[in-house]
Amino acid sequence: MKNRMIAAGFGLCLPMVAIPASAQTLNDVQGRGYVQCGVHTGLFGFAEIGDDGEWHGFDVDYCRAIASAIFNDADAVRFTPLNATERFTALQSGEIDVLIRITTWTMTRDASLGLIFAGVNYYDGQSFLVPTELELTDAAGLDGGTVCVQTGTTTELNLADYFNSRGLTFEAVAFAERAEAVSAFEAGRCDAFTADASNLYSTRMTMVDPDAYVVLDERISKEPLGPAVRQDDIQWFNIVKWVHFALLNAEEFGITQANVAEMAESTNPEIMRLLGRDGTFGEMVGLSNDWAYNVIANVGNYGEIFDRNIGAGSPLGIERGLNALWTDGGIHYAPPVR
Ligand SMILES: N[C@@H](CCC(=O)N[C@@H](CS)C(=O)NCC(=O)O)C(=O)O
Repeated sequence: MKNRMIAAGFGLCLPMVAIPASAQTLNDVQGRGYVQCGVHTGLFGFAEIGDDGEWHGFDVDYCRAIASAIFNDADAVRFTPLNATERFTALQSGEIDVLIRITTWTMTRDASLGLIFAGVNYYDGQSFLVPTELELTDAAGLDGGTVCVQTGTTTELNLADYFNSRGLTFEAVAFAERAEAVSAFEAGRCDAFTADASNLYSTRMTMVDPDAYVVLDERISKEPLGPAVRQDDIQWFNIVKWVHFALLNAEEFGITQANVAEMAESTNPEIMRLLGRDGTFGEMVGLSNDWAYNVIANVGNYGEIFDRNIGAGSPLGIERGLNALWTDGGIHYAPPVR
């Protein structure tokens, strides 16, 4: 990869920095007319084709938000459904521009796959789906039992860590596809199915008798899920990262899909900068200055995306919890547009 040295900090007591040559993802996307977004093959609430033949979901709306920032068109996006194993290759090879597929940000993935995470859109943790009749209160109660799990995920590694570090025994029944793992569990082949809790809520909803199963309250890992891009294009990285921050800032300032036009008349300097009424923040990342206005007008703010797909306004009814804003007792905190 070509590097160009720029004296970014010269005279400011900062070292010279090497900035990788831009891979021009934005140019490619603009030339082609749509964003190619890698998503889950089908996970209720997160990414799924609905009865209307369109993709819907929390991750899907993030893809639509990026398309809105670039094209002011939430439909200027095409979706590539990917399983857990093929997702990173699709990003590395350039088949997709961005991966938004309930993917956990880990050090290995950041440091060895040629990709970089642009933020956390959902703070998750691993748990267990178990038959209600087992009356389990924690995962340690599964000592000596069998657990269905999918390969190629952080899930498989956390499962082993949890039992081994506690001197507990278990048998993992591993499957390449999630559907196989779920069917095996539903058929009684395992005492539990383990995955990210978000995934388990969604899985439970699609089982023949959801009430016969419960998601344990215990979380055995941190699973910060977020969008990933190739690491050789800082401009594109900034676009994906700042679309996410715009969604969070919009919620913090009370800007919604319904009131964004009215809010654009606000004299609050933070709102003026976010909505492109002051400064040239969009231009700094290669977009128009109303980039965030268009995102909010087309898909709403972070809270709206959460609520309609997986939160209170959806059948999943997942609580905001850690995913509330920092001003509301959660840990979502976006840097300022300044
Ligand atoms: N967040 C974890 C797990 C993500 C994941 O892929 N989970 C499995 C859970 S069973 C899944 O959804 N698989 C469905 C598929 O591969 O189509 C990760 O990034 O490794």
